[in-house]
Amino acid sequence: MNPKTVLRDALRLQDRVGFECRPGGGLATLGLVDRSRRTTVVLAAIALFVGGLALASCGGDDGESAGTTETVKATTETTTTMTTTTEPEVEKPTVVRIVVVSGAPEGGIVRESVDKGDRVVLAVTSDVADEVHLHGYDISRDVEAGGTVRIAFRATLPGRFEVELEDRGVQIGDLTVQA
Ligand SMILES: [Cu+2]
Repeated sequence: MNPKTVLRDALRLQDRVGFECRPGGGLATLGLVDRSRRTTVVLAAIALFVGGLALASCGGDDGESAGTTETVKATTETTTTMTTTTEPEVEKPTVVRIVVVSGAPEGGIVRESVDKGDRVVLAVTSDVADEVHLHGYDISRDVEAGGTVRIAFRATLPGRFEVELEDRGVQIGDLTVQA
């Protein structure tokens, strides 16, 4: 028995069998091919070896292939569910609301006290057109009749400040910024 012949026969055998990926199909097919051979035992041994490799790489339900599938599945799961909600610290302003009715602050002069460094929003709703003036910070905004004007600022300057309807010369607010 020539080793070259054995190898050639084994390769031929591989071609004819084709090593289809049918579970359990490989060995039965090899048996049929070997009938005409005298070197049955040797060929069968080689064929079993080669066939085993082919079957192992054919994605059957052997342990190795199943393990690969599970790894892929696990990777997919970890990449899909990573959502975190991090809300930034929002500094809420102190809102000072003043409603002007017939040119005068409803309920009297609105008094508010904040700490130095606080954010403040002065919101003035008026039924008359005028100019809202925050003294000290010296911020002025026109307001239309029936409109609302907002003055947003940071209370960096400590003291006590008048909020005035400038055209009328009427005080509507009294803001204290504590140092
Ligand atoms: Cu003024």
